[in-house]
Amino acid sequence: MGNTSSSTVDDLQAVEIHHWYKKFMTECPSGQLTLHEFKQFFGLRGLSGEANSYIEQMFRTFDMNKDGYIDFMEYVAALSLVLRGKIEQKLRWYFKLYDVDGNGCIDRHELLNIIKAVRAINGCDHDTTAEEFTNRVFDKIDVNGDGELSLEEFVEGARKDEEFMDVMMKSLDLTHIMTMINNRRHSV
Ligand SMILES: [Ca+2]
Ligand SMILES: [Ca+2]
Ligand SMILES: [Ca+2]
Repeated sequence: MGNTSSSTVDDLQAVEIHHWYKKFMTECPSGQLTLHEFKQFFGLRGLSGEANSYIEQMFRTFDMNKDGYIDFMEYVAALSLVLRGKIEQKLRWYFKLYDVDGNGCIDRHELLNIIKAVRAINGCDHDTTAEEFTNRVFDKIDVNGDGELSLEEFVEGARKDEEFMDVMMKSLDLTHIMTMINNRRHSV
């Protein structure tokens, strides 16, 4: 990683943003995406309760001015984070996403819910249960042992624990969703 050939990245980004702009304006002519449209946009139907609340939380995090809609600028900010964000930026964003009650810390319950939702959305097999995984990660990265993860503990912990980092990166990996969108475009 690092600062390799930034002009190539910028070119790519311009093409990509153009593609996503067209997509956004086609599916959402009003320019304001509601939660309902957001789910439709990403082809998310028949989600479990956990996956559903994860998507809702994701929507709220993307809705930066908290007006209940995602406008094009928020959409681009979200996409560029998903597609190009640096690890540090992503981790900060995850922290906000995971801190469901917004008290500035992630407790064990919040972490467990997210791990469950990520597993439900990605739908692959695991040799540990979500509870086991959460407990292992939590005990390891809650350095001061107060039962809550601060932003620092969270960022440091993810950097030190490869498996946890892997889950995080997957939780924002919308590749399969983008594939679904592209397939849908051909089939409609
Ligand atoms: Ca908004
Ligand atoms: Ca919290
Ligand atoms: Ca702590």
